[in-house]
Amino acid sequence: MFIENFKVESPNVKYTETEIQSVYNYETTELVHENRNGTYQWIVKPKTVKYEFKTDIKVPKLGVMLVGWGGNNGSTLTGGVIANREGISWATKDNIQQANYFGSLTQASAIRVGSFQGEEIHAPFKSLLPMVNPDDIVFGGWDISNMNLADAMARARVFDIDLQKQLRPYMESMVPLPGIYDPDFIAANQGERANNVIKGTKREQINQIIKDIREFKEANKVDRVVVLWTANTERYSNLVVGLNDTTENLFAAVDRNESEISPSTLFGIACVLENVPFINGSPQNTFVPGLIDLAIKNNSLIGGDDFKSGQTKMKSVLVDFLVGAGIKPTSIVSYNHLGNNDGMNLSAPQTFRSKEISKSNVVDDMVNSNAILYAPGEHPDHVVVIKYVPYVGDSKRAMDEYTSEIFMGGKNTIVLHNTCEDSLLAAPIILDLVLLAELSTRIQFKSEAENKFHTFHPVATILSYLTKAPLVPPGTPVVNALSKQRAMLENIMRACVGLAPENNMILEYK
Ligand code: NAI
Ligand code: DG6
Repeated sequence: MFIENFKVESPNVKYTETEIQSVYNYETTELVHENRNGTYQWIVKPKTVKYEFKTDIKVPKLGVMLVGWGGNNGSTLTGGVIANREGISWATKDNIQQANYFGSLTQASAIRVGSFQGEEIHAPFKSLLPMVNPDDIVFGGWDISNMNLADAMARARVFDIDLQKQLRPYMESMVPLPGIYDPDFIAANQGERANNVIKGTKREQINQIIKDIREFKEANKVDRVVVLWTANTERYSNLVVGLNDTTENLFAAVDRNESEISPSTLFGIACVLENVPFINGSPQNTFVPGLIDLAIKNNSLIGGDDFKSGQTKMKSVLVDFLVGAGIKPTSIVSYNHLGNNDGMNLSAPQTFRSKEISKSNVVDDMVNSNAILYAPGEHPDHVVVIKYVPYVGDSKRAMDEYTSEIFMGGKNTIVLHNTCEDSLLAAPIILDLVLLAELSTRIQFKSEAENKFHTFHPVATILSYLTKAPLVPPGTPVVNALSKQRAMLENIMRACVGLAPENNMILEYK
């Protein structure tokens, strides 16, 4: 059975006019390695830590500013949200299609809330905590191309033509603000697009972004803004001591107009200074140590990196399943070809390298979790290939071959072929990222050892499910396995309303 919403009744939960307050017992373990009677032993001690959460229930009017607004993802998300908001349907060669939010964790997935008279009861994921309704988001943003969003949608060739015709009147007047263009960071083949750029020094560019955010907020009367980078993949920035290793050095480097500070880092600095959440949907190392440092000092949310949309999502499910089943993946080969502007930009070696890194590190936690299968330091061969094939446009083809060692020296090869418009996979993920980033800024918590409530760490690991290379606070383990990432997010949200984590034990039926 499916229920639309629910309220938790428990001594551990209180709904006030402004907040949901909950008390939550976090069951965890503590490990010690001790000498007991002359031999070292691992001792695992279960422990319970009491936490209190409070969630502000006032949902703000949200503005979302996309860097790369006129790109395939930007125009697809904007059009998709308008189509949902306006209840648009359109004719395809197969049927009359209604707008929907399929592919969005927050809008189209469900959670189990319990059982009722022997039946499992599920509810929308978004019913867990008060969240912004995507239909109410005001979109804006920047692009180095001045093409309006209606023309950008046509250029992207993602939506059916009947849908494009209906969306055009809403999108024609949407024109991106000038972006920060630095040809050194993206492929040379992007130069033709760059007709809408912020001039001046790096400091002046940061100041312009801050001004843009303030003016957008004011003009649209939004309470809160989230900025998300869905612009071209940049090459990695060199990490240099004295340049970008600390906040002070980064600021000094900005003032010297150092060439090694990328446009995405400049956007990140502007957002952190303005205390606006900033998410990086591309693979490059936007978050250089000096910027992470700044975000921590200013307690301003940053999240990333690189949307986890298709091939990598499958990988973080399949390898988790294989290793979890005691099967040893020994070779993973992932080919992609695509023909959109992202593919064209990635055809340059330095931008491809950024993507190769983020696509390659996604099985490390699973491999490291099983020393029965892998010797220390041993890894599967893992190769990532991306080719630009203009004809296929946004319809990316991803082919994967997983070879594993199975029982008694046997070998097993699994081959996957995935064809899908890349932007239709990415747009709902962008939506989830901004909605969850906004929500997480309304949650405060404290453990029994703390006397003051605080927000989550500004490096938002809570967003990991949605990114290929989750950005984590220094010293925090990276979790790539998709089911664990989802469980983390769902269980934290459950804790905020005093619900136990979903443990799947179903003891009531045993
Ligand atoms: P796109 O090339 O269609 O759009 C990028 C837009 O950014 C372009 O309109 C370009 O003019 C603009 N741009 C470039 N540099 C800029 C700057 N410095 N400031 C402002 N605007 C700038 O690419 P698409 O397909 O929309 O993808 C966007 C990003 O998302 C890429 O980095 C891609 O690798 C990443 N991504 C995409 C996924 C997908 O499934 N579509 C999944 C994971 C990541
Ligand atoms: C070529 O792979 C283009 C990329 O931008 C990808 O489409 C994007 O990173 C999505 O990757 P994945 O592995 O999540 O499908």
